[in-house]
Amino acid sequence: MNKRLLALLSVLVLASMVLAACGTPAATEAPVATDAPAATDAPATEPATEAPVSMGTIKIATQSPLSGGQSLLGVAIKQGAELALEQLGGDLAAMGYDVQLAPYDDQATPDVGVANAKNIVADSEILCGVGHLNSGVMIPSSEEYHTAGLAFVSPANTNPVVTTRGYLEVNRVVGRDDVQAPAAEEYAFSTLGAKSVYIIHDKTAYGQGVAEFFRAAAEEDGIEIAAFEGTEETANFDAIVAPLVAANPDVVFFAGIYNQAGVFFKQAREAGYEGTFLGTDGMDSSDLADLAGDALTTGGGMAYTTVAGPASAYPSAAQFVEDYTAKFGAAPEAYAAQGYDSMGVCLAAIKAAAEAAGGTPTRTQVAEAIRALSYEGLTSTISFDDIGDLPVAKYFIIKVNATSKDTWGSNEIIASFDLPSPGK
Ligand code: ABU
Repeated sequence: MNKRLLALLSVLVLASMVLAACGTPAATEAPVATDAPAATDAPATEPATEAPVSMGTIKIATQSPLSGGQSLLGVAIKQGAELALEQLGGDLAAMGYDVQLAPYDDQATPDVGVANAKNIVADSEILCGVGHLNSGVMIPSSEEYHTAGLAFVSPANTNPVVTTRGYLEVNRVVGRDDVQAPAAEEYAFSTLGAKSVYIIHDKTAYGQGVAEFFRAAAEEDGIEIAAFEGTEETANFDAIVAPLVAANPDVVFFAGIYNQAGVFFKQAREAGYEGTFLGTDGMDSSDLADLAGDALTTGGGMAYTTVAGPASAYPSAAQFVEDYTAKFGAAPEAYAAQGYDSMGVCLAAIKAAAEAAGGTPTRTQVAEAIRALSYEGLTSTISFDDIGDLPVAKYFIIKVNATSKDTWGSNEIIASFDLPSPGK
């Protein structure tokens, strides 16, 4: 791996090991504004003594998988955004705006995401968006957002290409795979002492990208690559498990999402594989434990890196955890807090842009306002660099202790570190 990063990681990982467990393009520029008085004349924060003059409707979209095998995380993103709108939408309401959530189900499928994106940009009342879960859906969908000038804030996408295209409209509140995959490799090499690794990916932009970053770092450290293969199989992994057991690598690195990995881990353990399972943030879901059971804690166990971490890891998120659990009847999954923060960024930017414009802002004014923000979120103080990345992002290494959905909270943060964005 990059030696500068390696040195930094080594120091930071060592230091942190002591952490406790724990429409149309034209429409985009057309103001939605009404003939009502300028928003700057309306009280922004004080309770209104009479109803504010109506300024019309503003919608904020979400796009994430709300159905299918990855919906646990997709719904978490949508629900985090929904809670934020409920709790943080008061300033815009006081300015006279009826602010509405417009949720879309991308089904974790690029074609569906792009079709939804075309509908989203066609709705001129939508001024900002929160999404997606999958980089392979975000990358093509954001071509539509970019063309229409509509800003999106991603709570979860980690593939570098999401931001390295340099689009004004694309931002994320999490780190990147070209940092977290080398961090996973560093953990395999330095902490687990891995001499051999079997790399499997899901053939998506995310999974294949993560696998390639991991392989490059492993090769640099002299780890033997027993195999590097992609699969879209979701039910019967015999064709991979048999050669895996024969190769008996120290580590299996699975670059993909929990709903596929959980089934694979279970079958690999049942076939006799005794080494360590390792992954990145696509593993970060309590459904993984339901699917894999004690395959996660037997043999060499399982660990993963993540850019999200449990909401309980963020000191500012304690009230959020309480409110989210009370509202939705379950503790927040990964990316729920980031969904909340992404919505918070949209709301703050729309408010700032509306105040500057003296009325309903254009989409481009909102996109520009996002890049000018310093926003106090649950997960960090959020600002964006010139390509829409956090200048510094948080990364975690988590050891899995859970063997069921109910015990997912027993997983242990064994390291966390803040690292700068690699940039373009
Ligand atoms: N990073 C979260 C899930 C996967 C993705 O970015 O595609």
